[in-house]
Amino acid sequence: MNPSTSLPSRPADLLPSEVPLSLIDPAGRPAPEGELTMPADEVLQRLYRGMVLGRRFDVQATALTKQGRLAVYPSARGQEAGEIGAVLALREQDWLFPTYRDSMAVVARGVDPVEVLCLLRGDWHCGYDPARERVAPQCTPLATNTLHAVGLAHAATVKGEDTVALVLLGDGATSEGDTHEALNFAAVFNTPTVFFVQNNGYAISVPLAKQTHAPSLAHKGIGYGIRSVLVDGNDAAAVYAVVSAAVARAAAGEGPTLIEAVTYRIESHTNADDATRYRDRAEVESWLVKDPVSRLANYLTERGLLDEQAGAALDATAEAQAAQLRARMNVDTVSDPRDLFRHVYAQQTPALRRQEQELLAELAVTEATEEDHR
Ligand SMILES: Cc1ncc(C[n+]2csc(CCOP(=O)(O)OP(=O)(O)O)c2C)c(N)n1
Ligand SMILES: [Mg+2]
Repeated sequence: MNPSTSLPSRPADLLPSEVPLSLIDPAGRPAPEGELTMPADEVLQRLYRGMVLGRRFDVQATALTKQGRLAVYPSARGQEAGEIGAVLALREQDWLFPTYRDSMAVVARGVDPVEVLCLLRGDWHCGYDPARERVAPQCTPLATNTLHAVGLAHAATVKGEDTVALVLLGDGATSEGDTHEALNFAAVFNTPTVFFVQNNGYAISVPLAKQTHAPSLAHKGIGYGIRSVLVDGNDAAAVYAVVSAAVARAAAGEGPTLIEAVTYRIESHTNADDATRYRDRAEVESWLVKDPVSRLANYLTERGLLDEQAGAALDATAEAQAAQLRARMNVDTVSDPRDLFRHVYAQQTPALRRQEQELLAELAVTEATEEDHR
């Protein structure tokens, strides 16, 4: 297939706004009229529901690390508007390409939470069927998913399918070569890809100021001729609006969009990190007052779209889901050590075959010893 032959638009058409676009201010009041349209009431209620359930899932997953049921968990607390807003903007036939940070987004897409946490429990690389769910495995090597998303989107175009690929990545991942190759390919081949950068302020302990000198991460799209959008990443309504518009443009053959959502990672990088070693409590507190969940709750309450009873019912559902997740995650998994050697290569290499034989010999000795002790 030939690359797009149309010339890039005027640079000014591609530039992000100077301040992040928003629809609801941190106090929950409607933001001044701008270029975005407020999603329908029913969408706002779904966004709120997704964020409340997502936050409870996130708290539960962190607790599971303390009980030894998860090897590691990168929390998305504080990023609920991005995780839920972006995913709810997808159509059924679209694909999601998440990172290790985005378990909440994958659950919001409808994947069984236990299957999602399989990776972080250390059982399998991916506990769900990516093709069935239209969700790629959560990537740990930074930015590799950008290339996969562009590849899938391009393949869909070649096959004449109406499929958009939404890829989630972090601020740090925008420094990776893979991201730049993906952006360039997406622009040149006009692929239906939406790049959703969650700028949460940090790449582990590296703050944004030490990561880039770009005016914003959204500006990184301009050099490639990609339309770029800067959005308030704690405003679920605004995130939903910009991602929906980008998905619609991509589906209409108008090419990729790069969206930077400005947000904040409230917790440490993972449960294995201690963020107090590299950032002040005051900084965290300055973001707690911009909380995405209470922001939308305030807005909905003011509009008469959320009352105490509905809030309590939703909290009860979130508790019930967390209890169910706890119970299911407390069941020991049975794993076969030989699985280590399966699915590595279609035809096993001699080195792997040797290692497998060694393991089998060791297992035979262990089993014999256990038998003796009975
Ligand atoms: C290619 C690669 N290099 C380095 C790492 C180690 N690493 C894991 S997470 C991380 C920080 C990523 O930060 P960001 O992209 O902002 O995502 P966040 O964790 O904040 O969601 C790094 C450097 C990695 N996983 N992959
Ligand atoms: Mg980050």
